[in-house]
Parts: sequence; structure tokens; C-alpha cells
Amino acid sequence: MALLPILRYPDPRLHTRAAPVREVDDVIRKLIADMAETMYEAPGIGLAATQVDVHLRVVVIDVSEDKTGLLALINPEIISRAGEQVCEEGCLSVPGIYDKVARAEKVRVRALNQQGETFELDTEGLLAVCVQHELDHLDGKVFVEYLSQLKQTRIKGKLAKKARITA
Ligand code: GNR
Ligand code: NI
Repeated sequence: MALLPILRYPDPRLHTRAAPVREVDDVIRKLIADMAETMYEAPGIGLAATQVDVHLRVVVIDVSEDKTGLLALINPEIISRAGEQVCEEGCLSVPGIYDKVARAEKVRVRALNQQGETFELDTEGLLAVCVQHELDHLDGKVFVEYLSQLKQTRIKGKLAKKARITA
């Protein structure tokens, strides 16, 4: 396994639309293993391939407290949504920034598993937030794009300043 470097907002590569996986093979399974290791090490509750500069529709999620709930979603699609919730979100690509985003309370997802089989999953609460946050990444969207222009400008300034210090 290997830790993968995570792209930082406002890197333009975060706005790439990811392509569907054509075949679930060992290359994809290795990507998922590396993404899971990277997510746990960060630590985070989700990671989209976009964030590690791989522009394929692959996501890992684990909202459990003890790393026992790893979910890998390949070519995920939201097939229904219901309700609304507002959650304080963060993102490994936007470190140190947290803000409220309104999303669906429940979503049903269809995806392929690591064997290439289709499955469906009903999610709600934090898991539903994470699914929506990760699918946005695959479409090139970062959560800060839901915030006001003023906040986005301030966030870019903050991260640029931090990048100068850490570089
Ligand atoms: O680790 C993460 N925490 C989180 C908290 C609230 C809403 C969404 C998230 S996802 C984030 C990891 C990440 O950046 N995934 O893309
Ligand atoms: Ni994120």
C-alpha cells in the first residue's frame, strides 16, 4: 500500500470531471487500497480519486469510529434523494476550513463494488453528507463552491498564505 499526496484547493486539477471506470481490475483495487490508507492516515471520513489526481469515478468512505466501515464506490450514482440537512463540512483538500452546507438528508446510491458487481445503498445523516461531498469531487466540485464569493476569496487567501509558510 502507499500514501498518496492530496491536492489542495485552489488547485485547478480539483475541477476535473472524472471518467467512469471501464473495468474493475487489480489496478482499480490497488487504487482503492491506497486511497483507503491515505484517508485513514489523514485522517478523514472520505476521499475521492480526484483528490489524489486520479480522474476516475472511485470513492472511499468510512464514517465509523474504528475503521470498520470501509465503503468503496466505483462509478457511483445518486438514484434518489429526500429531505434536507445542514452539516458543518470540512475537506482534506481545504485543510482548516469548516462551514455549513445544505444537502439532502437521505440518498440512495448505486455503484459497483470491488468485484465489479452493482449494489445499492441507502444512506442518511453523516454518511449521506459524505456520499454527496465525494460525488461532487468526481464532478470537479469542492464544498467551498457552495459558500459566498466573499468566503471563497477569503479561503483562497488563507490557503495561499499557509502554502507560503509550509513550502
Ligand atoms: O474528512 C472529511 N470530513 C467531512 C466532514 C463533514 C462533511 C464532509 C466531510 S468529507 C472529509 C474528507 C474529504 O475531503 N473528502 O472528500
Ligand atoms: Ni473533500
